Amino acid sequence: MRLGQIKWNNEVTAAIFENGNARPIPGHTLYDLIRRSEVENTDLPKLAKSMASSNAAPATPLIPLAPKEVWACGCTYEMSASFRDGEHNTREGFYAYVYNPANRPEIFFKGTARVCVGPDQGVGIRSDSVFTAPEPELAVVLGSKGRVVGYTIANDVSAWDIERENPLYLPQSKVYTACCSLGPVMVTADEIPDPYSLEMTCVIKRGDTTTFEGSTSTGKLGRKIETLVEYLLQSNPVPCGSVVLTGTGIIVTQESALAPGDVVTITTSGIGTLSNPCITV
Ligand code: DO4
Ligand code: MG
Repeated sequence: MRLGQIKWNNEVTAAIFENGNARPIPGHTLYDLIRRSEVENTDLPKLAKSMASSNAAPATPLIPLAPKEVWACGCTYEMSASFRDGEHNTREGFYAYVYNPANRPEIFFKGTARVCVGPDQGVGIRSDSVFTAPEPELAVVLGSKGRVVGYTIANDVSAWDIERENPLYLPQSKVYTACCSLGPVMVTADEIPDPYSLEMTCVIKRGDTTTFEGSTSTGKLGRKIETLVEYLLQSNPVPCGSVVLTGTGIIVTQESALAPGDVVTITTSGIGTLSNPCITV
């Protein structure tokens, strides 16, 4: 089932998206619905279906849920690790080590709902960055105790020049206003039995000109999602309604650095398309 949020009666309301329309689930955000399905021990799609209005109408998807916390994994694709090693003046294999052979994955805090935007909202370019790039990633929505409730698309927008200057600057390259986009919907886990076979593309447009095109498959993800979640939760019980970004397999180089007005479009099979204009923040 494709769940998300819409503006309905002036309130952010959970909705089922089907056949180009949305059916609101009155009085609930998507977070409320996930919590309720846990408290009542009910299957989420069943609960959503039983509570949704039968009136289906076209509606613009908002951010699928306001995440309690967003965590992001890094160097989970060989491409991300090798490119970063090539870029940095760090000791050889600094990033490759995390891709393989290290058991412990890279996991960093990306922020809260404060830094997240939804479809068609501006993603941020820091005013002190000249090389900001999108990082298209499969994202996992967690229920309590790390249960995977569903999947969405994320853009882990990153100020690569700040990270490149020194790896200790990673939090500044990664966490700032509008640094994370999520959407357009959350597809419930039952509809994505194999999250390692999704095709992902990323296109950057500047007016009518395409400045970047790239693709990958989640088949190239070098870690199991359960392993990422298991490490995340060690001594760190992240709350229900948190989101985990699983890392990027698409690398945008400096020639295609984002500029205000560029539009980044990420498409993932089985989930949909997440598009955002870029703004200076
Ligand atoms: O190691 C720095 C960040 C890596 C990252 O965000 C990714 O691989 O997606
Ligand atoms: Mg990333």
